[in-house]
Amino acid sequence: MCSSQNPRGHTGGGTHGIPYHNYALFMLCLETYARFCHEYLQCFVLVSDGGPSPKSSTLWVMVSVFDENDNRPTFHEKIYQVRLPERERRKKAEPIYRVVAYDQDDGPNSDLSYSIVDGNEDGKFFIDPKTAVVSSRKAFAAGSYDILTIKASDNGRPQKSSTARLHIEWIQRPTPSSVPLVFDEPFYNFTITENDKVAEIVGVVSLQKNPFPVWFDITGKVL
Ligand SMILES: [Ca+2]
Ligand SMILES: [Ca+2]
Repeated sequence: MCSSQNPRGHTGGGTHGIPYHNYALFMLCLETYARFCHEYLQCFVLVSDGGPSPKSSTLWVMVSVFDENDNRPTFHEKIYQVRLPERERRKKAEPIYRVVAYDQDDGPNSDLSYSIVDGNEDGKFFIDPKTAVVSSRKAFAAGSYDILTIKASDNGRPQKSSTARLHIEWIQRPTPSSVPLVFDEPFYNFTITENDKVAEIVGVVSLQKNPFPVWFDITGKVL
């Protein structure tokens, strides 16, 4: 049975013996269930004529609840500041950094695409519209600085968007270490849950004591 509150503030539930107002039952159920983000709702409707030997009939009604685009994409930070080693010109564009946003809506309302809307006047950078990976094949000298504004837009109607700044400081590549680099553990095993938020720490890998600055890179693929 559907249970809801009618426009006069009375709590309704079960059978509503109100001739000509059956449409109100569906409206109220929809309003109540949509608040709880159900994708579907089912109503059991009873109609009777109220006579001395009342006749009645019942009906199941299923209503789909469509998601409203009421959330804009959200970046974990408004400003991302990274320091990366200087690099030479590459033959093809190679990844630099990635900032991702999340959207709490469903379907197209959370289907995000990314673009660079400021800081790329000379066309040095590219961004993958789906993965948000920023890449370039240009050379970047130590001491130079780039500030990009990255926009994430959903695919809802009306469309919602937000922006974040990516500050990149290009620094001198350190001289190679004269001592062997050894991780503290030969193997790391991290566990996450499906409810973990974007940008939460998954785990930490560390090197045995080393006096020189080092760079970490992920070289494998996600299985
Ligand atoms: Ca929504
Ligand atoms: Ca959205």
